[in-house]
Amino acid sequence: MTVAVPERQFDDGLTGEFPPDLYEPAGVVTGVDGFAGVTDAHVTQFQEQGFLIVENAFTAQEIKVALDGLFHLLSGAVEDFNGVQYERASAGVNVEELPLEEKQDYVRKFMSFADYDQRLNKLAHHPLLLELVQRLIGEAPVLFQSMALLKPPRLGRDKPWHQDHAYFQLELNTRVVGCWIALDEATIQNGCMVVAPGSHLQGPVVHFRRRDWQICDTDVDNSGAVAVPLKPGGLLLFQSLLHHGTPPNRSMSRRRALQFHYRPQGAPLTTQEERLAIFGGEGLGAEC
Ligand SMILES: O=C(O)CCC(=O)C(=O)O
Repeated sequence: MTVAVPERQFDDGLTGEFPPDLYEPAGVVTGVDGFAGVTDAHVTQFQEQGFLIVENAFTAQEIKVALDGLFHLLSGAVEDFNGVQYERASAGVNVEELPLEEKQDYVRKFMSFADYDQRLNKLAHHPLLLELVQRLIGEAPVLFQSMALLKPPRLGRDKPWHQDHAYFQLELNTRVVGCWIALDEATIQNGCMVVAPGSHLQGPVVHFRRRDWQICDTDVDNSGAVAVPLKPGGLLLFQSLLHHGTPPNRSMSRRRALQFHYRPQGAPLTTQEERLAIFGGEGLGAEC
């Protein structure tokens, strides 16, 4: 009996040139230690700065279990799951023949996995995480997006500056919180998050399809940008209009991370047309 190998999917982002200082931060920020350390002043800071960092949010065991979940999905054991997207640079490599440990180093991302692995679903619904997100949103949060972006050593491309809201069919005033969880130590060298504090207050910015769905490189103001290096288990929570991006991984270490997005239960959905009428640079006649 022959078993059909599902066709490999590639991430549609592109490698490309960008200004050398595009992700150069003006500073580095650290966070509060553990969920228990988050005070009302931190919640206010989240509203003003657009982000909040919780170091040691998850234990080493919780991170190991999350990685086990990703490996299980990568193994192909979950028949209905087809959310693995590879780096284009892997096109000539017979990844199916590789052991999982090596295969992961050709993966760009896992999309929409929370319903396919109980371990990852459990992490996305970690009581302390949900409690904090509820404090930030002001009402009970609903998970509506799960993804994991991997930046394989040497191969991991940048994720250009963008606002996550430009990807979502949600009204602009919807209180959306993104949660980015480091599975490896994330550093400037291997592609940690770089954010522009307070940029969410400027409202929506037009996006263009270039290396990715992104803010035009020449529109980026990174003069006050800060890097968010995190140890495994560290957590960055951020608003969906916050400008952020990640540099390429030019190091020899992996940079794997999970990302969950939450919105209030009753938040009305909009359409692609409505989203592009706000964010779609080309359609609006803007230039990049
Ligand atoms: O994990 C990364 O490198 C960036 C993730 C991100 O900002 C996104 O996918 O919206």
